[in-house]
Amino acid sequence: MLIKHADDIKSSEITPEQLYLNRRKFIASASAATVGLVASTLIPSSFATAKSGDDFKPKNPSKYNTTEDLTPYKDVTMYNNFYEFGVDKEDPAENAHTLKTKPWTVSVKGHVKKPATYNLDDLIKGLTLEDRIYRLRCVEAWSMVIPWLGFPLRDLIKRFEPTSKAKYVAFETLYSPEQMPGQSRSVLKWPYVEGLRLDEAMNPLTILATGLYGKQLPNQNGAPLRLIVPWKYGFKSIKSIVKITFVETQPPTSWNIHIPNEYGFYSNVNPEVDHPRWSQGKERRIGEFFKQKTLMFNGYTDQVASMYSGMDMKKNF
Ligand SMILES: Nc1nc2c(c(=O)[nH]1)N[C@H]1C(S)=C(S)[C@@H](COP(=O)(O)O)O[C@H]1N2
Ligand SMILES: [Mo]
Repeated sequence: MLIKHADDIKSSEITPEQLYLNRRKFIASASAATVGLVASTLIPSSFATAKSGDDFKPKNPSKYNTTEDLTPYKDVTMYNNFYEFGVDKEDPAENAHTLKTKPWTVSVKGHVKKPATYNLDDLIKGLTLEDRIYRLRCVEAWSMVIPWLGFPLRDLIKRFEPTSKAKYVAFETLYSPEQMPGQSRSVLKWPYVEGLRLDEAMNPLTILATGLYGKQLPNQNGAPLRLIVPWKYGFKSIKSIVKITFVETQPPTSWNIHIPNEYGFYSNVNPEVDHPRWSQGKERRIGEFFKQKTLMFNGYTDQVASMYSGMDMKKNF
């Protein structure tokens, strides 16, 4: 995650794309793909060479949708952090094909009335897939605007019936060095883990994503199930989740284990708290040349700030 900065990408490498395929068709096929989890299909070439995502842009902004320009599909799927497939941004797109996303099981444990190991298809049955256009920001100061397809994490959590002892939710990525060759190297402690406080997990903005741009999630973006917490840095958005545990105390998180003085548990986007090695005041939207000011809570202050009132946000970075 510290390897390459957006600044390293030459502007000439960034091509705007035009998405002209019918949106509803994508959503229909993505839903079918998610429910049935058909083998991942190749991206139609028209999709890969297409221009801006106007077809996916909502007409009206809402708390679940920003109307900012979308980051081209190509950048969203070819500029990734997924250390299980290598530490360079281009590695996951190249290597993640070895991940088998079907069948996929998610085990739910800890302080819940309904712990079980669920088949993903059964687990998400009946949950409404929604399109949500959120910013994703990385601590390295690059950001993207991505039309996600997913469902509120809270809708899933309610089904497990957490008990009063459940104060945090811990997530775990698949551990399988055969499928995830990066796990044979000790760049991070495996499996990758993340956590949220229960109220953060229950915030209506927080989703589990199964797709983007109306299509099934590409492996490099965390198929078949990944977390999106739009007011936090990208590294909160753990990919390829196989385990969800409800715990009483703050769970460990991969980047905090790796470099504790640089990455805390909360990782709220806070332009006033510098990363030890760079400022967090500005960010580069992938595909754009000029940097822009980073917004507190990544622009989602109205929906999330109250969860942190009374907390020292510099200490709890
Ligand atoms: N399992 C796993 N999840 C992960 C990571 C990872 O290396 N492994 N990287 C994180 C980081 S640092 C970022 S910025 C985002 C990147 O998501 P994207 O590739 O979809 O943009 O994924 C996060 N989730
Ligand atoms: Mo990140």
